[in-house]
Amino acid sequence: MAGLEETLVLVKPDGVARNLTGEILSRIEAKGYQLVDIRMVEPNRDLLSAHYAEHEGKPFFDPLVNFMESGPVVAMRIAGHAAIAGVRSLCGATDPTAAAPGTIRGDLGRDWGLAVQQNLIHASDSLESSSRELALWFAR
Ligand code: D4T
Repeated sequence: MAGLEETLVLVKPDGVARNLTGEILSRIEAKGYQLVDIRMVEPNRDLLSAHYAEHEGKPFFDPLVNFMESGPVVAMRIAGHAAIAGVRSLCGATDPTAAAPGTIRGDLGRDWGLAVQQNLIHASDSLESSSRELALWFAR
């Protein structure tokens, strides 16, 4: 059984621009996870390259970093028992067309025919990535 965990959630530029930050946070809070910290960030390339290091060299890497640089991002520190897997479940599949109805991406996201999936939200996928990503986005 997973213990008390913290996870990084990002409302991506499309979510902020579409005024979905409150809706996304509301779904996370309604599930019972706790908002511990929140900030609006205009991420630079260094931060985004570090965040997405595992995708460097992939065809969607440059479009992804360009998209993430295109507007403000809301970074949240979310806590709760099994919060990492739980928030990932709330997000749904990476591809918003395939994401199940009832999930954030399934209900609110769609394919806009662009080079990168504008899928509203990022959430850490493991304990290792959550501690790495929280240190990056909540560095003082
Ligand atoms: P993030 O990291 O944003 O929470 O998304 P996922 O964990 O669900 O998916 P990911 O790491 O595989 O992808 C990161 C980011 O790249 C975009 N992407 C991904 C894309 O535009 N095209 C693709 O083919 C893939 C795999 C979307 C999310």
